Amino acid sequence: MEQKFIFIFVFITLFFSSKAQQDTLFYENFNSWPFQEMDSIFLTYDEDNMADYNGLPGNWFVANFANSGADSLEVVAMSSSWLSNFANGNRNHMQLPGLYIADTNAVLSWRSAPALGALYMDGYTVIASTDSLCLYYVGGGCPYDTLLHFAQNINNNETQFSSGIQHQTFDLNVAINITTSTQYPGLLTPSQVSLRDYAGQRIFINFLHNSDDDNYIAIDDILIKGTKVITDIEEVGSTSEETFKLYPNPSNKEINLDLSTLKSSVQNIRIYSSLGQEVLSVISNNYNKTETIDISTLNKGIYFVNILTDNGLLSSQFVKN
Ligand SMILES: [Ca+2]
Ligand SMILES: [Ca+2]
Ligand SMILES: [Ca+2]
Repeated sequence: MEQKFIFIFVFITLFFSSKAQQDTLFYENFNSWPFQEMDSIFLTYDEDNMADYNGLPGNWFVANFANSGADSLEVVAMSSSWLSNFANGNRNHMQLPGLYIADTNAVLSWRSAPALGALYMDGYTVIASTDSLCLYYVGGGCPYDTLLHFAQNINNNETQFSSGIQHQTFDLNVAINITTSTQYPGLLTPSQVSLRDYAGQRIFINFLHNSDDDNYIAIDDILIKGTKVITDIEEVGSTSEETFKLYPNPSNKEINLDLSTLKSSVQNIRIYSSLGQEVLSVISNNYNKTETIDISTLNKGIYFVNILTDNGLLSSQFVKN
């Protein structure tokens, strides 16, 4: 009798775990980040390069949401659209590292909130591209898809919004008056989109804050679930025969290539930009067990390291931040 009970218990456990087989491909809640820094795994780009009205950073930064609502203490990624002289044209990009989407199961989810609304409610756009540098020329011919677009308030009128999804969740216990109408603090609200269209591709997801003369937006708990593929290794280059390690990644000064596990000799090491241009090379007759390469002169971005050995070409990639 006792054995039977145990058998049933094991069966139920296996059943539920097989239903929840999705791997976490990416997760960031920003909670342990130093405030006002955004130089980690994300690639950020301040396209407008205009000054903020309240002296906030012109680009994405990390801080407490601090909008007086119930989510004020959450540590989030934030971006301001309230620019000096009430200028329009705010465009701040926050791009995730490249992710290989193995199959049609992958789903991106996150939480977001405008600082307040309805008047001066911030909107934003979530973009996916197969081009790692797309954030530098969105609107200038780069191929990308809009995954989701949130409406912004327009015309200084609390009833008028641009196209897109209108953020609906506000803390109605806290009334704020920036002008004559009453606003309420936004509450972090979940969204999710399927990434099924990108099965078999490496994609770059970009949170583009493109609101004009509003306040600020918060993004938190960015999560990508899907099927992890062992061959999609960000930091370890390998063929069936050979493997090497690359660290630290991301880096802004130098990278180390641990070649000690290679069985065959290295012929050359070349670093390419994501546009395919060779930017650095190390050609030697005698490579160290660990080759340190100075990358301080490279622009921010994603780079590929190719190591040609007698056994074939090994490739890996890193982010210069
Ligand atoms: Ca958080
Ligand atoms: Ca900006
Ligand atoms: Ca606006």
